[in-house]
Amino acid sequence: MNRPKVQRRIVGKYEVGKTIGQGTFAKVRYAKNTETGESVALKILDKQKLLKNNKMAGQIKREISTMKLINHPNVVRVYEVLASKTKIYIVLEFAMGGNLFDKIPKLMQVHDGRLKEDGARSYFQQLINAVDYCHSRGVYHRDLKPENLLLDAQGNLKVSDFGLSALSRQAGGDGLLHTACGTPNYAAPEVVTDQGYDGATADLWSCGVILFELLSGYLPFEDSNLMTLYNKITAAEYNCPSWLSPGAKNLIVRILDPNPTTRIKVPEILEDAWFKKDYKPTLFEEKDKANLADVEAVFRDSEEHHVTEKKEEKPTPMNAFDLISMSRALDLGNFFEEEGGFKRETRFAATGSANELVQKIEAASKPLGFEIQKKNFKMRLENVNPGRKGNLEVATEIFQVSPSLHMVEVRKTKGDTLEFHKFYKKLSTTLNDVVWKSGDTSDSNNK
Ligand code: 3AM
Repeated sequence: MNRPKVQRRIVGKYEVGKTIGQGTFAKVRYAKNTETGESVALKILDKQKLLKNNKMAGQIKREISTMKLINHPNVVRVYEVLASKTKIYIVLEFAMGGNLFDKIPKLMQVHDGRLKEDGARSYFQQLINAVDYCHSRGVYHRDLKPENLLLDAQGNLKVSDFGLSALSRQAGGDGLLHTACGTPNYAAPEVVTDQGYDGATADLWSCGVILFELLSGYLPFEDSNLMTLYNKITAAEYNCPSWLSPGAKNLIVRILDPNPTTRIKVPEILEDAWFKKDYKPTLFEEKDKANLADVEAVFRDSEEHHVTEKKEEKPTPMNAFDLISMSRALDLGNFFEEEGGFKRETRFAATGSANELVQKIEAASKPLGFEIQKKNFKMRLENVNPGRKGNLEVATEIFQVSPSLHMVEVRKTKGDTLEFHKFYKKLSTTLNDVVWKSGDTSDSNNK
């Protein structure tokens, strides 16, 4: 196959892989600890931006230090913090189950004509546990939203970015709460009106919005006009779907109380009848010590502690046989994960020339509003119409297996997974006639 050498990027003891996503203030990349083989997520920040504001840097340092001490099963672990000359790397537990919100279609499945609320309740119980625990340690999230709600391989909820909200406020530059997509759908009334607010009650409001969305499949407060959206939030003006159980509705009403002083608190949530069903409090061991020398060194900007960053050439790790077997396993039908979630990348084998495939991808993407950049057989597709989480960006790459058989990789690099999924469905319809399906016996597939 015509794949030249690929580069290995190394940061300290981590081998850095693909970009998982672009958050509000940082790029997130997959990485592997070369000593233990463990997968991690690297949050990569611009050092200059992070350290330029002393007050912010002090708060971020305190919160990262606290997060290093937190060992809660529903909170993404912070393993360590590294700095190079220009960057700061936060090494995080890798949540390999993707984003909770990609599970909404599954949660919304109706059984015997009734919506099952148990799935949503179980995630909500884990969310409340995580939030309550961090609050008890003096760390507030202040920016709870779907992209921070991840799942591990077992499907347990993992809340990410606890204690890092100061970073997004800094990225916003205005001192106000700043969200990735610029739409504060999850923010409490006292936050959007910038009244000065209590982190704990504001976080609970966001949990209420999340619960509403998990149960109904749509946001309680949404409007393309920011002022109208603010008005809806401050008036707590929303419509519950008729199918919600009275218990769920009642809890949502108590959480989405625009007055932070009368809004329900965690102890009352724990006593709520709807919440309590099948509730098992999370069991875990507390860590009483963590080595904070790395955090100290990063925030002192100590040069002697700078981690080395290097690039190494390495031969391609895959051969044609690997590719074909991967393609069999990852054909179009398998784009959907069994649990009803959606993957952020997929590959499939396709017949025809690489140029033909590029043209087909282009033909499928252009009418959907994508701007296309091409380089050799790599393409970057950017949708200029912002979606729920900003612009959708997709990278595709075509690898040659034989002159008439190729592997096409389609990967979301930015934006909402559900939107990516919609795009992928359209793309797969256009490409259907060239997709190589296992069991095909045409000549070109056997070459
Ligand atoms: O854009 P999406 O939602 O697909 O889920 C996070 C988000 O992906 C992912 O990086 C993107 C930008 O925040 N992410 C963040 N931390 C992660 C972690 N610890 C993570 N994915 C896995 N493990």
